[in-house]
Amino acid sequence: MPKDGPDASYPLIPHNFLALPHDQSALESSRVAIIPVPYDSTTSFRSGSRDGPEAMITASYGLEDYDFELELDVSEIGIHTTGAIEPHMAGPGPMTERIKSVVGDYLTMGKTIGLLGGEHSITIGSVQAHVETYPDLSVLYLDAHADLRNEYMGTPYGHASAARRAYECCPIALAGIRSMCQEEHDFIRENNIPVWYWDPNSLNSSWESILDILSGSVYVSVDLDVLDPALMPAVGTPEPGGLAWHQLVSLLGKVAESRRIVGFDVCELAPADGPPACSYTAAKLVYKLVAYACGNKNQPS
Ligand SMILES: [Mn+2]
Repeated sequence: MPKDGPDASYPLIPHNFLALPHDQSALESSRVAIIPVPYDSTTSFRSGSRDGPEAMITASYGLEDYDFELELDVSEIGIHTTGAIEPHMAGPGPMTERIKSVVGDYLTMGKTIGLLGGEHSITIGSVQAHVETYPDLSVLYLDAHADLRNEYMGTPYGHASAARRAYECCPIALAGIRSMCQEEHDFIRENNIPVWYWDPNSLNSSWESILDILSGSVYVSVDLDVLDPALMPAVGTPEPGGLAWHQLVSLLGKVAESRRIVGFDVCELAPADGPPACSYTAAKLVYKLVAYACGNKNQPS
C-alpha cells in the first residue's frame, strides 16, 4: 500500500513544469511562478489553445534541466507551477481583471512570472499587473499579427486587441509581424509604433532599432505563430513565413544581454493542431525564457 504523501521509494512524477521535486518547486523557495491560463474564449478562427498549458507542462518532463548555452541548471532557479486560472465566463473584461489580480499577487511575493496560454488576450491583464510593479516596463511583442485593433467581435479585451491594450500601459515594440488590417497599419504609422516586420534574411539592421526603444525592464510576450508554421503548425491562426527556432532564441538572448526580462508569456499553443513536437518546442521556449530572466550571468542587475 502506498503511504500518503511523497515517498522516495515510489517513482511518482511531480506534476509541474520540468517535473521538479518539492525542494525545487515549492512556492516559498522558488524565484519563478509559472501560471497556466487555459483560456481561449475570444478565439475567432480555431479554438484549442485552452489545452496549451497542460501540453507544455507534460512536454517539459522530457527537457534537459541543464542549459549548456548558459552553463546553468535551470531547475536550480526554483520554479513553482501554480494551479490554473479558471476561465471567467462573464467575458474577456472580467477575465482580464482576474489575470491581473492573480499575477499581481505573485508579483507582490517577489516572483518572476511566466504565463502559459491560452490565447493571446491573457497578456493584457499580465502587462497591467507588471506595470504596477515595474513602472519603467516596456513590452516586446512577438507575433505574426499586430493585435492592434481597438476592439474585435464586440470586445476591447480579445486576442486581436492585446498589443493595443498593452500599448496603452507602456512602450511596446512588435516583432515578427507579417499580417495586419488597415486600421492597424494606420495606427502604427500615426503613433510611430516600432515594428520589426518579419524578414526572410533574419535579424537585419532594423531589429536593432526595435531594441533601442526597450527600457531596462522588459516583458516578453510570445504568440507561437511568430514562428514559421512549418516548425509550429499547432496554432490557431498560422501565417506563412516567420522565424526559425534559432532566430527566436538568439533574439531573446540579445535582449537579455542588455535588458532585464522581468516577466513573460507564451501563448496560442493549440496542441491538437500539430504534431507532439510543437508542445516540446513551446515548453523549451518557456524554459529558455526562465533561463534568460533568472539565470543569465551577464544580465544587468
Ligand atoms: Mn498571432
